[in-house]
Amino acid sequence: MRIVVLAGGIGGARFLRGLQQAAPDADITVIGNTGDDIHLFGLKVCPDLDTVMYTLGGGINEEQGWGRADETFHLKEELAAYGAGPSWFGLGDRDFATHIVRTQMLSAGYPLSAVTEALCDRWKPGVRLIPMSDDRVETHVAVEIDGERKAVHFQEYWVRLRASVEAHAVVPVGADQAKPAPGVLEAIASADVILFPPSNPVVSVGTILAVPGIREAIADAGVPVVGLSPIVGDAPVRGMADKVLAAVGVESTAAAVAEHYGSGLLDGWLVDTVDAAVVERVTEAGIRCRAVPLMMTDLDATAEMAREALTLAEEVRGA
Ligand code: FO1
Repeated sequence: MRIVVLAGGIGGARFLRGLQQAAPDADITVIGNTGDDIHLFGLKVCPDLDTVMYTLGGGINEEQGWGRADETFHLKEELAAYGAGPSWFGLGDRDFATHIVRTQMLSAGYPLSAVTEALCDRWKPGVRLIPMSDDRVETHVAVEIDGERKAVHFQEYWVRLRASVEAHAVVPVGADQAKPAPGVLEAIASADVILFPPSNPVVSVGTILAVPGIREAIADAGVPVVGLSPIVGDAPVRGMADKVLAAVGVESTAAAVAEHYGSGLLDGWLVDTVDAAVVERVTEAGIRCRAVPLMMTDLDATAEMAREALTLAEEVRGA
């Protein structure tokens, strides 16, 4: 079975680990969000691609869900000693190697998709990881600080500001000129099922869908598209998805996120058992819906969620 997953950061990566256990023989292609990418110290950092690569490759810092395990920060300390900023983004020594190799290859003219494939040769994540685009897309957030309105890079909003200020708009800068990376549209066209994991529906899945051609390819794929709600009990399971949902005028509920994606895109939607009351509302929106446990408390729980999503997809296919 060929499965395509649109993945963002931590939630998407953890879900993928469960999916691999639930469908060990499946051929999984991950279309990774690159809107979180940031250029620091002359290096290109790809947080969502790295989180998937490290999580599935066994190098992730498990508690954080980002960065490397067994990390040290000597380089970060030395940079700070020179007053070379920014200091608010925690790049570890091991992680720096990934960004150096990536930047070297990009400087040599390799596209991000080829670079990602080369990095995955080391990590062997067990999925094909393709960036949504080889073109530069960076998510910026319009905020108001001390009465002054300005746009900040997503990472500054997320990490330095801890999403503590109101987000007035979330803009994937460059998305409208970006092209899907080689292999993205082909993977969608040959998929048997397409999954939206519990990633951030605005800055992760939403950014991937903002690359012209991707949303249309999924809508026209003619195979079941099933999503899992990142919102449980009107709050994001992790992160601050509710802040960016508000910025795009979507209430922070499992039903509103399904409606935000729309029945033109989504065929099925899993909500957590605490949100069982919204199954009817989602169904009325033309999206088949089921309430199942959605907390990724451990690998078995996550694998069960993945099995539920694949089962719902088969129900959709047979409908
Ligand atoms: N998140 C934080 O909250 N604090 C950090 O210092 C931080 C550093 C960092 C370094 C590399 C990397 O790949 C991710 C990092 N993240 C950090 C997480 C990152 O902001 C998020 O993983 C994604 O951008 C959101 O999906």
